[in-house]
Amino acid sequence: MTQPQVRPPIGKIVVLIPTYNERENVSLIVSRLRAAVPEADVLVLDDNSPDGTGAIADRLAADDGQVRVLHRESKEGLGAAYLAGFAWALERDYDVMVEMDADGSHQPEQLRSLLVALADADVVLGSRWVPGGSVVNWPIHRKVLSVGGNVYVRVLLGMPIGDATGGFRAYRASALRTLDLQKVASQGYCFQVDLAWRAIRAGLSVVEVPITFVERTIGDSKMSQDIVNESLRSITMWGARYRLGQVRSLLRREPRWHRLDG
Ligand SMILES: Nc1nc2c(ncn2[C@@H]2O[C@H](COP(=O)(O)OP(=O)(O)O)[C@@H](O)[C@H]2O)c(=O)[nH]1
Ligand SMILES: [Mg+2]
Repeated sequence: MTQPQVRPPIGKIVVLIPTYNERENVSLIVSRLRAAVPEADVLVLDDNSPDGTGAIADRLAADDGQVRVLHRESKEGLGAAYLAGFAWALERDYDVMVEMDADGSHQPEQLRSLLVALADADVVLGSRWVPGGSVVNWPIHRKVLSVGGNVYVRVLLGMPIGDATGGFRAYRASALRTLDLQKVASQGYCFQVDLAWRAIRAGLSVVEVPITFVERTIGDSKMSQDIVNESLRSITMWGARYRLGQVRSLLRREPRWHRLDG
């Protein structure tokens, strides 16, 4: 029997919050987070939002030493923003990196349950599609897209994950270091599938914790047809490669009927 791995205490935490035009959300989410998990530092990842989100985040940082801002030149997608945030945090020896949206969909008050689960895992996914998980106020087309996307991921990649597309997560730094992040090219929301897939193939312990995802009440979603297309293209390509690899390894084995004949 394999012994359960003993993991060190979770250590220094930073919560990465990507923002693009979240002027009305950024202060509220940062203050909710600081109240819910005071020991965690915060890094806002702003892609030069035209609505001035970056300047508001700078003021939050000036008032609170645990809040920082990474200003990026232009909008390059969620994936690129998180990769920059991971690199920033790895350089500064954080032990845990959390991903969390700025719009209130991911509730800071639920972060503690992700961190508790991380005591026995390498990666914790906040999950809408496991028992106890849910979404509030999502239009039917978003539910269909999310459930359908996750079924597609499970069928093509064979990943035993209920919600591989969600973006409320906690990673141990030690896990991120094994994931070959410089090879990640995903820009939009398939970035989340990409990382979960890499973690599972790397043999890391990936655990799901139920969350309640609450649709934003302020500001606009940045979800677009381009983001859906990128996900569809990438997941289909990864799945085709993976399934082809499975067929190849089956074919390389001596066929059973051969032995039965002999
Ligand atoms: N830095 C950065 N943040 C982004 C970008 N696209 C989306 N976000 C942020 O990612 C989070 C999730 O995006 P959102 O539009 O709410 O997507 P939805 O919840 O799927 O509708 C929010 O905090 C956005 O501000 C981007 O290109 N760059
Ligand atoms: Mg949102």
